[in-house]
Amino acid sequence: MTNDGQSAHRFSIGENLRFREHPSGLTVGQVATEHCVGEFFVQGAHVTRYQPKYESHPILFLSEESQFEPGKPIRGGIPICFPWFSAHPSDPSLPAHGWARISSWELVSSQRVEDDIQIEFQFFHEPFELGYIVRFGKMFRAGFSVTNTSAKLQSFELALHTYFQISDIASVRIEGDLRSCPFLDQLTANEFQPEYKAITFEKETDRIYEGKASEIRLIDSGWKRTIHINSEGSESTIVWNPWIEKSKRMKDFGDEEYLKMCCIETGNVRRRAVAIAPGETHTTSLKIRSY
Ligand code: TA6
Repeated sequence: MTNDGQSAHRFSIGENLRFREHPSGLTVGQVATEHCVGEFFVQGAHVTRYQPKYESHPILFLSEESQFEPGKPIRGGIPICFPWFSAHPSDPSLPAHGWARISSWELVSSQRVEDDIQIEFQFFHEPFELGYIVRFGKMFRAGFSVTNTSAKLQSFELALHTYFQISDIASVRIEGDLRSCPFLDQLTANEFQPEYKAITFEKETDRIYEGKASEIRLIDSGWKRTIHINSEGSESTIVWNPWIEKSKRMKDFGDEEYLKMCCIETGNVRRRAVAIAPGETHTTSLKIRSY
């Protein structure tokens, strides 16, 4: 188990998984298989890159302005939001989206699984034991598990806060199970019934959809591709684009980058927060593919 660059090397797998030290001092894992390339930071168990060989554009968005500093969040890829989502409910001094994405996780194992590369991380922070398994291949898979290590009921929020790279915000729409989910508009605190139509972006959008949405499609007419997002163990989906004014306020995000990304986040937040008994484990799994 490791959480530093030196001992990470022992998890290397030839040319398929190599580790290097980022200029910031953070440890980066680089994946290259016959089917895809990928990248992750050990800090936050943060996947920052995934691109199948058959795709001419990355699947995940990573801001060109992102900071890479110990203890700071990376802007893009798949940040792990845990054990709370967005601002802490009572202590504004605590980091937005919780401590998981800015903590130094431990590498537990790396292995070939068929033609894929699978990496397992863990992180202990009372009263939780976290496990995160990611698998890079023709598709990307992630499994996030939370175990209650205390003697009483514990509750938490979580979100795999996935940033998708797109051709242009005007060229994408979201189809699938979200059509029939009610949602909370985080910008106005208004709640809406299901709209039964595709989701498109014409302004700042920040919505928490409530209910199982196990099949979502991000359709990009500009790049003529559809990204399929399948999940289990998730009863919240957050759809976000900061648009221009919020983009300008984010120092780790380019003013125009809102044109090239949208977030479709898989988790359990607000009324769908999770409560687990002592010794109980909850798992959320995610599959991303573009074929
Ligand atoms: O997922 C939507 C959201 O909660 C937005 O409100 C915005 O704050 C975004 O997450 C990014 O949060 P971050 O703390 O990473 O800047």
